[in-house]
Amino acid sequence: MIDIQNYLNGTLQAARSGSYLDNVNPSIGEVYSRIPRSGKEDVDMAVEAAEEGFKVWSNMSKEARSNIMLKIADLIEANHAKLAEAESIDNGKPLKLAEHVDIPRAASNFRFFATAVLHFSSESHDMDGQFINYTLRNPIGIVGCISPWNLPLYLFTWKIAPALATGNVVIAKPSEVTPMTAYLLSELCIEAGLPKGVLNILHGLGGEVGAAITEHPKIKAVSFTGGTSTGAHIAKVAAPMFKKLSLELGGKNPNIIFDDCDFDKALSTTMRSSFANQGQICLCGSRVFVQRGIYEKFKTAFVEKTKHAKVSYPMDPEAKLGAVVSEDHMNKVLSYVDLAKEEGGTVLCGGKRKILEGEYANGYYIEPTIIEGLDHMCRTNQEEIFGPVVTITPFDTEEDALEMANSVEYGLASTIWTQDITKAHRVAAKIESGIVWINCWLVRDLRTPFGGVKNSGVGREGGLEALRFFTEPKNVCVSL
Ligand code: TXE
Repeated sequence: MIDIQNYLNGTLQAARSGSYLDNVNPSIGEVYSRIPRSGKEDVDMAVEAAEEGFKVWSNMSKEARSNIMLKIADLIEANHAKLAEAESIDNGKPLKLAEHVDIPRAASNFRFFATAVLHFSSESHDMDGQFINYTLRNPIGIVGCISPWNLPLYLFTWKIAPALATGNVVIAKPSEVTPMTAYLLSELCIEAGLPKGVLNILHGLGGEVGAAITEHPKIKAVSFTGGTSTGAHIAKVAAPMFKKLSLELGGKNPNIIFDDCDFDKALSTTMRSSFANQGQICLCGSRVFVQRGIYEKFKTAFVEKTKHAKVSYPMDPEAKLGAVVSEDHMNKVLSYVDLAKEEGGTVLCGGKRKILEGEYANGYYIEPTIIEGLDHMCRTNQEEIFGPVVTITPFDTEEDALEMANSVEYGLASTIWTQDITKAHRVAAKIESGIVWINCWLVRDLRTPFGGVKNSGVGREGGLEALRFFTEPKNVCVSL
């Protein structure tokens, strides 16, 4: 049984409460580690440490900060296998996915922002030779980073890296459901020589230590990724305190497939965009809209491929889907399959818990599921399920597809499949989402603005957006 520790003021330590919470390995349904049950006391101590850390970190040169962050990136890469295995055990995802996506991206996040900040410039504005304005972009100070369980180290570092690169100090909270790689990152930060108090990682419950971070008056900005309802709650607390807020929330993303698509590419990519990470990626295309001319052909091929997508224990090299993250989440996802049937849907494949053999018999596995025959306004097509469950719906015209695609309260990502590039651009312009992929999915350039509209969040992460979120612009006007 591993008891993981908080990372506070440069050392690994228990929570003030001395109590722990169980952490379950979802592939076997058993407790395998414990996390500190941190609370307000720990946050108060972390803020004190961060205040001291800020004096050191914000006065270091960009290059010096960058070099330490590059060392962390190197250490993530040097510990790739250990981190990937830890991530797969903690989250339930296939080891291959953690190896190819989660851990490499965590290193990239540190590397990208460690170098981006060296090229982070600002503006000056000349007033006809009378005055000159210049803009300073200074670090905010102590910032809070709160992240979810679906891509644990990937999303944790996606927030921490730009915050640190711009000279801020961080109080970070990983999800209590997937704490392990954040803990391992703590050890790498110590090894890299990150000054004490600069990054503080506190483990515990969202409503306890998470809430304490959101509420602390000295934490001036909060970057959050998670559920829309939690995001709304955080906003309610932080807004009257005038904190800067970045909210990356849920999605219910449309995947629009026209008759004139590259059929094989659309099919193979739709398998990934539907079921990668067991459908637990906010960017997954959970509503598949297929134009009538190829609907039956696509549906048949999609169902056939899905029936053969192997659900297995995470270390199985053949696994296409692993376990979903927790028993609660498994039950939530399966409840939506029941709801879909009540709403008149037909389950074309999957729809049930998958019971594996032997030691994995108690793991949380769900068969990849495709459901057709639902109205686009029913709850199943309106609410985020966040599991290996998609609906498939035919459409006739471009207008029909857009009307259905835009009918949800979310607006995070979307995918368009057509070889008519004019139509692709026209649909992309009209779709209500922050991210549009045309004839591809999950292609990510870290310089691009990342985030959604409507109930998918507020603000953008990535590239300059992130560097600007974590700095305060100050305009100085000089009389000439
Ligand atoms: O998110 P939560 P969960 C969606 C998905 C999922 C739902 C809930 O639909 O089913 O959100 O998932 C911390 N103050 N997404 O439970 O609860 C919490 O401890 C401060 C989409 O993971 O939002 C965790 O660290 N913090 C999402 C983090 O917030 C609080 C990815 C996320 O937890 C808090 C994951 C509070 N009051 C889930 N309550 C995406 N967009 O990628 C909780 N937390």
